[in-house]
Amino acid sequence: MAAQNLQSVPAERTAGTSETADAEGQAHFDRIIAEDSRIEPRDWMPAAYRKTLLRQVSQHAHSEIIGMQPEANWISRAPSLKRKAILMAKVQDEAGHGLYLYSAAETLGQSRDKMMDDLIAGKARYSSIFNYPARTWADMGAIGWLVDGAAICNQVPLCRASYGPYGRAMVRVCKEESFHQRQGFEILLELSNGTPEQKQMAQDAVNRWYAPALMMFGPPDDDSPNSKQSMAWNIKRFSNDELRSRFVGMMVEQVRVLGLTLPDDQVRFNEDTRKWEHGPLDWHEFQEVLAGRGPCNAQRLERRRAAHDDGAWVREAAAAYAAKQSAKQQKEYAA
Ligand code: BYC
Repeated sequence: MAAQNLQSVPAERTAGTSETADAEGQAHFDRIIAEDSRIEPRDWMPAAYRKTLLRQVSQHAHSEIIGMQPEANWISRAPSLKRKAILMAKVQDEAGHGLYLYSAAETLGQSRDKMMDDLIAGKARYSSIFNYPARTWADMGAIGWLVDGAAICNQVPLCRASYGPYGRAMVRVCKEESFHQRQGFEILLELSNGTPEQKQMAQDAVNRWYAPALMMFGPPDDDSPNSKQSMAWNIKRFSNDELRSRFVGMMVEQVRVLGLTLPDDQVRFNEDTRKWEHGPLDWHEFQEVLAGRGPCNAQRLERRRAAHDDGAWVREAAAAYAAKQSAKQQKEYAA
């Protein structure tokens, strides 16, 4: 698919082909960004815009795929048939999100095979959050409520991202994330209204996932090298700190309904800035996780590699079937 897309991008639309084409392309690109309109795969785009998008969209795709692991691990231990079916559907949704996003990334000229190779070689990033362990059933609630909640907060503005295939993929992803968050909230609510032990289990899970969920939004604005340019290109619509603050505001209301508390006694609404504030986060821990030294980094990649190897026969069978179908079609056209 990537090869097809690359072939279909007219040479004059690709940055660096000729000076006149680049100047015209840049003017067209600048106009589209200024109008807050959309860049499509065949439009000319600056090489740096393509690179940034590819970085963000491929990382996002990898996050969805790696993000299946902490929850898939609980499917066989879900406490009822209903919970099992719901969790299975959620994990399948995450696989689907990964596929929409890999498809969007392919339109930028990178093959899915290359992205997957980079992931399993440990060269590509994916969200820090998925390097933490899911210890109890209540973690399924905390992941749904906090992690998918943070994802919604981050991704709803991405529905308006300037790159068409990314923004359109986000619309569907966000609809499904809303169901995910709701199911997580409902797991926590039921535990919170259960026995004292169940309530404590829910509180422990919220305590463990709260800070990592806040760090999902990325480093503080002053340490975020990519934000400024990504915002100028209308890829990111809000800064990391702005979204983190909004997320805290959402959680403050919802945690009351859950009958639980946030493990942060510094949460407050600042009347002057009109923003929610939170206590300090351990950015050293965040950098350790990004460097591959989080609690589950090695395990997540190992599992991904094993799944890739185990799935080799499926890819081979699908390719053989596609070749057979295509040969059959060509024979029919020729007849
Ligand atoms: N984890 O300049 P910054 C899900 C990196 S999946 C790891 O602020 P940017 C779900 C960043 O890449 C949710 N790395 O970067 C799935 C950069 O490094 P590089 C995944 C992070 O791009 C299954 C460096 O730090 N969501 O919800 O402007 C089950 C400096 O950062 C992280 C997305 O991918 C992190 N948390 O902003 C359940 C959303 N944060 O690349 C749920 C799309 C930062 O220069 N992505 N880094 O080497 C984005 O919105 C942005 O890329 C970010 C970072 C806000 C994440």
